[in-house]
Amino acid sequence: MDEKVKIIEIPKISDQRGNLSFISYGNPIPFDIKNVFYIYDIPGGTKRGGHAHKKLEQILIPLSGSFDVVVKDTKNESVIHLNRPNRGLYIGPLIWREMKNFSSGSVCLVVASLKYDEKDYLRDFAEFIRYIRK
Ligand code: T46
Repeated sequence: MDEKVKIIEIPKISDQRGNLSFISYGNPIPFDIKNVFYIYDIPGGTKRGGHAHKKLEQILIPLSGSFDVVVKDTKNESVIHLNRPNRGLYIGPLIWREMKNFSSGSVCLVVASLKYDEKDYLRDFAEFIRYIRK
């Protein structure tokens, strides 16, 4: 999973007025951004995700609050806690992900390499495993 799941440090400009972070192509985003969306007003106890993408790459950024991301492939599973707006999680293609333990008021920004296309999703875990193995 090494290159397909990694923490991305997002530049942070700090002064007495606060912090400014930016996500530009090349620094730190390793792909052309084709879609940006955000998840918010998340009820306590919610789980989101529960799918993999065939081709899409993305970076999840906890703009506010915190949550856990469970990532899996056929061999490995790990849980990454995201809680800093200048630290995102890159997830490449063919990685199963689930998001859970959202803190109250959390907001997750996602930048993605492709426009939304339901055909890129593998939403059934058994299908995901079959797709990887074929
Ligand atoms: C992902 C995780 C981290 C759209 O209409 N346009 C969009 O750009 C997106 C991303 C979704 N949708 C629709 C598709 C569904 O009818 O919004 C609805 C909810 O999407 P979904 O159930 O896939 O939401 P999450 O939070 O489980 O997953 C989302 C992304 O879809 C997915 O790419 O990796 O965030």
